Amino acid sequence: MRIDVVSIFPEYLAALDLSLIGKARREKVLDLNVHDLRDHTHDRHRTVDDTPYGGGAGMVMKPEPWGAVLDRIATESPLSATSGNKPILVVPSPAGAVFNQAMAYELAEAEHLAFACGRYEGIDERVLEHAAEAFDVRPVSIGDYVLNGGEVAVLAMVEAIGRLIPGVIGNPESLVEESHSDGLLEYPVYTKPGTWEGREVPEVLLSGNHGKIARFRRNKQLERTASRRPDLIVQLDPSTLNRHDRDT
Ligand code: 6GU
Repeated sequence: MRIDVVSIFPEYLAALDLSLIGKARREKVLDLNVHDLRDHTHDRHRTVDDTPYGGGAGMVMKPEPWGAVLDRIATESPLSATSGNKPILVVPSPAGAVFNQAMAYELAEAEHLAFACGRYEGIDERVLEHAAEAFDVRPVSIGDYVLNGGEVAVLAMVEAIGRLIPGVIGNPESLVEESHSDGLLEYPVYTKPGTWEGREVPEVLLSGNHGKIARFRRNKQLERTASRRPDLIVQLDPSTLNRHDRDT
């Protein structure tokens, strides 16, 4: 997969050199390029913002540098312009659709993803209209709170997406039993020592009875989800529940 990230703070994205995502880059599983928006300005001050038409607080990102960098990225895209298959441009914004595990799975299927990190009050709207000629444009939020810019959101999204790409995560089986993969939160986990600070590991986990262990874990998932995330219980597909789940 190719990923391009455009930002006025490319140093924010240095964390993408670390851990599994960094390893995937070094192994060429991920072709991740970070672009400094200011490299696409032509004035002495490398200006990327200006005052908003219509008035109001704050500054708006100017269209010209964005047009230049996005045109470059579209031209370099491994997707041919004629295949009808456009690269996806994710525009992080608190006004976007909320990112979730299903969206991570969908975006992990893309051959080419780009992220346009806005700052200030946002990017001139015409940039998104222009970009839609070459990209499938997706305004995306990572939750109902406001960040100062898209960079931290991109770190979260690239990590969530990147770990779903074959060859990025060490053990693909660990993707199967994790929070949200079945619409439920993950069960609690324990390791040695068996007693710590006077607290015992639940006895069933030492029993060797795999049926009982599976039932114990499933019950913990259901209890946790009901108490912490009742909104997820409402969304559950009833066909994913078994006869024993209904007793929990
Ligand atoms: Cl993606 N960007 C910004 N600036 N704020 C956010 C966000 C994104 N998601 C939630 N808040």
